[in-house]
Amino acid sequence: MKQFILKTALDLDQAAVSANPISQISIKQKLSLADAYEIQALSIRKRIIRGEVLTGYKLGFTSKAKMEQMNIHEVIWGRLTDSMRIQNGETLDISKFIHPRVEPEVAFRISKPIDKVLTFDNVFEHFDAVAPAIEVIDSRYENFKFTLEDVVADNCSSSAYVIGDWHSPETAIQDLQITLSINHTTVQNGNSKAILGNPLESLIEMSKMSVKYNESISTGKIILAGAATSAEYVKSGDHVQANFDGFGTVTINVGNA
Ligand code: OOG
Ligand code: MG
Repeated sequence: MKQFILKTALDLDQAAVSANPISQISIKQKLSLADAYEIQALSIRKRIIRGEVLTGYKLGFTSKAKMEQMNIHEVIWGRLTDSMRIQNGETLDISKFIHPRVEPEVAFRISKPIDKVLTFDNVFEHFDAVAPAIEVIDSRYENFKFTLEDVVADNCSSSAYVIGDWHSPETAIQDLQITLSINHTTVQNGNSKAILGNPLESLIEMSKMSVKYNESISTGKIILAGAATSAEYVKSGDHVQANFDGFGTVTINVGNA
């Protein structure tokens, strides 16, 4: 293992635990995408050693809105743990975050292990429910600024997620109108088709990543398909709502839990 990899993983973990940002790795250290995924895996291993449980995976930069907001045009993946889970309608404790942002997502619940590249013909065999969701992202880098390698090392800014009511896997999810509102004012309008044309494509993309990175996905895991709109900053006192037309509503309050 390259020398900087373990230290960087520990620095990123510490930044997340203490809610204190660090400067971008890539400014001082040349790193490849493979290095970045290695750093991510080690930082998650640190969480698992502390007792957190892996609950799923998330895709990033699966919509144009997100690619353009962060100026990164490549699909990435990260890991989710039980400590990131917030129940629908509950409070996000802002003191645990650096500069959190929220974004509307679609979630899948895996019902059969994924260890091969899926296609539209067999993807339905691998999940038993879909749900609206909100992801809370919180870059561990100062000013929420990063390169592709920086953000992958930082577990793709994963920090919290909220899942709404689960629906049958046959639910049509490729054309859902979405609004994200903060304090009852709409701040983002979007559609689920912005996610790779259909959020199911994200699941197929995740299957490709799982093969490429040798990370088989077990039953019960959650997959977040990637945001349909740009992300929005939140502050203490905010009421956040993502509404998916005909699919449900997900809310969180921002405060000190
Ligand atoms: C990186 C994570 C991207 C998404 O849904 O596209 C992501 C970031 O924007 O900080 O979660
Ligand atoms: Mg996201």
